[in-house]
Amino acid sequence: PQRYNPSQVTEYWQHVWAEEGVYDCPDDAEDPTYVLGMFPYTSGALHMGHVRNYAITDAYARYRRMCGDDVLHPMGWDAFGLPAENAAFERDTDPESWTRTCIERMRDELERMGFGYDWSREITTCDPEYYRWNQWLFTQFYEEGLVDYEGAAVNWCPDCETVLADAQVNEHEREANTGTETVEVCWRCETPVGRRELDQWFLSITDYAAELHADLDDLDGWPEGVRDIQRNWIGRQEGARVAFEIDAPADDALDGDAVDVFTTRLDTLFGATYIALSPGHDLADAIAVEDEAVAEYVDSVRAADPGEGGMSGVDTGVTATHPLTGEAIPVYVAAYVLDDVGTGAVMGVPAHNERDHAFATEQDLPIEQVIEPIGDATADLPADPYTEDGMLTASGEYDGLASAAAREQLQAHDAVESDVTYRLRDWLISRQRYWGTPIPIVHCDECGPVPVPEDDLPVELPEYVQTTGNPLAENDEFVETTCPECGGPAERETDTMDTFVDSSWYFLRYLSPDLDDAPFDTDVADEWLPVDVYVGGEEHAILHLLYIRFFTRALADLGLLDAREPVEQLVNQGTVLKDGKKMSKSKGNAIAPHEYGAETTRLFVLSAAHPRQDFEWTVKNVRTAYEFQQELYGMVAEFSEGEIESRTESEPHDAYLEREIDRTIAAVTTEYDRFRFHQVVGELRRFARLLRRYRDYEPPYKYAYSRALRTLAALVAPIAPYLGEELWHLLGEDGLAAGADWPTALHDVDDFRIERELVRNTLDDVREITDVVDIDDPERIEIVVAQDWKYRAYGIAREAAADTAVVGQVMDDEAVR
Ligand code: ANZ
Ligand code: ZN
Repeated sequence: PQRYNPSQVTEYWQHVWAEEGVYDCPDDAEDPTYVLGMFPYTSGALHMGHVRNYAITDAYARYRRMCGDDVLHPMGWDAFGLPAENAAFERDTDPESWTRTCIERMRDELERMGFGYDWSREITTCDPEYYRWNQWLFTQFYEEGLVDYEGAAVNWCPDCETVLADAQVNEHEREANTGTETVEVCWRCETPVGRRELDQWFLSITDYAAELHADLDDLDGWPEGVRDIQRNWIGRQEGARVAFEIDAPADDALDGDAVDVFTTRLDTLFGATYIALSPGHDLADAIAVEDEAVAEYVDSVRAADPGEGGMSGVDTGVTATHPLTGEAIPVYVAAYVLDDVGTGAVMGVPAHNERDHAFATEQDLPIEQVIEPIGDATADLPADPYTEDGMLTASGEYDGLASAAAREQLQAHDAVESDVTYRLRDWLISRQRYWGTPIPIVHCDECGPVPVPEDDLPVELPEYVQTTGNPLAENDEFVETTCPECGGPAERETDTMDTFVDSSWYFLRYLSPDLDDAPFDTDVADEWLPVDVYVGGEEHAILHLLYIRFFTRALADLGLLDAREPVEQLVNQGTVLKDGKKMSKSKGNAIAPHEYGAETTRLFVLSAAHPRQDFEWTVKNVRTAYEFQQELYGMVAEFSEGEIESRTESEPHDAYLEREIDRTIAAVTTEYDRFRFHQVVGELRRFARLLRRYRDYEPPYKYAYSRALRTLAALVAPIAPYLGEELWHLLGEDGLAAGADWPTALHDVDDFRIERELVRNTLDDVREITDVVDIDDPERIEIVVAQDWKYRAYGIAREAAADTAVVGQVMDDEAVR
């Protein structure tokens, strides 16, 4: 029989697909299914991680299209950023040329992989037509009060010469003579990170902390793991604010002021022996005006790296009144109290908090135990703090209460107000690098920072000149300008935006990529959003995936959007491994996407494992994928060339085969719906084995057999589109497999669902399980079996239930009777 030569047919089908516009999503489509892969960074070449990511979206998009949906499956380029600048530097070119070269190559690679995109919607973030909308959105956020300009100590990578966001700083263990210590390093180059104080631009993501946190509960389409990571990152802390009144002579300006502290341990209130203010606290400033020692201390801490101040502090001489005991306790300024956490002030409880204990020891402050251990716990005070909950002591009328109860009762006190804080910090978007969106601000001595008016956008990047620092800052022609407000001489902001700004709304630009009077069309967005399925790596759990949720809400509040949540269903694909390690160029174990042929590779990648699971690249399994293509091709070719003997009775009846076709359709459809492409392949293999029996032993009825092959061609088309087209063609079908209707069962396929305790060995007894449905509780499993296995499955469930003393619950009672 003929052999299938995928590499010979790819160009032809790509051409035909493009010609027919198979993948174009019409502008007037009604709520198309929006299938999106995280757009690639233009790093130079496609790697296996991309292939896996985009094979998943492509298979799903093709499947939905065949089901009759309008599908939006776009592609674009995340083109700004430091790596391009570095690559250009190494190659003695400029970031723009380098990036454009990468894009050409990567687009070609994507096309050869057979991924079907609507290229008419292609976007590139380094195009002025794109980044002008970054700038416009920045000015809108600015008007809305969502932008801050603040001097801040920032993470600074001395090697990249740039500021890093908190999330771009990693912790590394390293050996030191005192044992291992943790160092903070740059996420990209692993250079230890230092600090600098710079005026920086921030987006106020913290305004949305509460909503971003709360709404995670309803994001059912997102993996629980990602939601947990976001919850932790946002870091919601329930606690209380306590007001301590300042004691000062009646003629002092401070008299009558109160300082609010934030605590998560209100139960320890009676153990507060001092108050500590952050060096940036307003009260610390006020005291510094009068008190030189305090002023000096505040200045020294602000100049140093955060964390460097250790347990240093200064007694301000001012005291505060404890709201319950009425005692006067000293007020300190201390480096360990952070400016932007809680209220920037703490009540020091040395007996029950590590840092307060260290501070009190250093500063010789009293340590007063107010919590007694209960149960097996013991305390070793005053040597060590006891930090667990327990029972209150030395706390007046609250003595004998458990910590939790005390926290609740103390809330009732006038000086106490329940409060929630978040660990999330505002998003620092300033970068001192060239290859990014210029922040559209003009600094005027008279008017301060002034946003660039809409008509003057975009602020275009000037031509690239190689320098050691920030090329924008060293470009006088760029910097020198006039103030949009007063017309006086002024200077342009030279920071560019974090590239995560670009990717925070790109999914909206695909809807109307050529629109030139708005970033996106609100009416279209209201109809097409949210993204139905978003696929990408889990490493984006906190940066990108939090930023798109923030942007969507901010845009909604600007009246540009109805949706507040950008993505309905999120799929995180696992890693491709080779020799047990993540496949990557830097590890020297990378395989190029086309090394084994585009379609074989994508078929293998999809058939190797569930999308979220890691899997190992093995040549043997690649071969299996290749042979599977050959097998299907051979089978169809033999038939179409009349090499298979078939019965010619006009009567189509082959009840058995007909039913097998229907069952295969039902099973495969379910697997596609759940992104279980590996199971699709499994089902198709089983089906092909069955068909081979006909070929080898028993002439089939022609009608049923040709329906079987047509079904096979259609079912395989989403995961192996070139093969799908070839088979379709061999079978003499008009049109394209990519545009064909999804096969439908002729008879009802009655699935039978049963949920019971997991008893793995008995599962093996029910061979015809068409599905094993993962459910959250790992102790339980839901299986779906074909109709004729239901009694047996039910019997097993009952036995298992008896064995495990848990009653198996039959979900479809109707089916059992
Ligand atoms: C009194 C207290 C007693 C606290 C106690 C803890 C234990 P964690 O510890 O991560 O749960 N805090 C509040 N604002 C702060 C700031 N600006 N800088 C540094 N620390 C600050 O975070 C909550 C605790 O962090 C708060 O509860 C407060 O110390 C401290 F036995 O208040 B606690
Ligand atoms: Zn001005």
